[in-house]
Amino acid sequence: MSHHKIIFTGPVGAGKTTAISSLSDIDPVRTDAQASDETARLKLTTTVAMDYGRIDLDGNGHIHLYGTPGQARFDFMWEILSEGCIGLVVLINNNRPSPLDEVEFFLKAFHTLIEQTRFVVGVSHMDLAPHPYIEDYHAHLARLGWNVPVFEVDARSNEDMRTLLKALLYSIDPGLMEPDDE
Ligand SMILES: Nc1nc2c(ncn2[C@@H]2O[C@H](COP(=O)(O)OP(=O)(O)OP(=O)(O)O)[C@@H](O)[C@H]2O)c(=O)[nH]1
Ligand SMILES: [Mg+2]
Repeated sequence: MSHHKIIFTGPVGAGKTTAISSLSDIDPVRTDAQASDETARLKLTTTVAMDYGRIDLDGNGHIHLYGTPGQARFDFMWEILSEGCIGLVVLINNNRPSPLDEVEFFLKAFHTLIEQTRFVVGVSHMDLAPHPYIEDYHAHLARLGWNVPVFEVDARSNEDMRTLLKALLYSIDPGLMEPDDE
């Protein structure tokens, strides 16, 4: 049996809590609380500690999914949650003023982790805001020295989130989550 831990991070409203709920085989654990200050203008609740969900690997262990809070005032949780993690998913909301700056901010915040593990970027809300394009993310990240997969995702879609997660797991260990492991 093997156990693997993946972290979902990114700004408020990117869809971390939603993505873990879309992927999880168990009822996810959430720590959403009523949003206050600026976040309340974006949505009613926000994660204050973490999300947790789990994917069962057909009698072969589990993939544990942890979501961080998006708000920087809870950034102490980012380090706590990073412990023992094998890969990072950065979710970015394209319908925000500076999504390219946000991806850069989160990759820099998690630089210790990404130097030791792999990461992928998922861009949500492209149905509402198609620009910047996926190629713009590639170009921006390449300028920063990161050649990394970037996918358009809707965090509400199990299929989109599985595709993103599989890309990450494949880059860590091609045997972890087989393409037909549905
Ligand atoms: N239109 C649209 N809505 C989306 C998409 N992805 C996620 N959502 C919605 O965006 C919202 C995301 O909210 P959360 O999942 O709570 O976001 P979060 O990243 O956990 O935010 P914090 O915990 O506050 O950091 C939810 O209402 C989702 O239904 C997308 O691609 N398009
Ligand atoms: Mg959340």
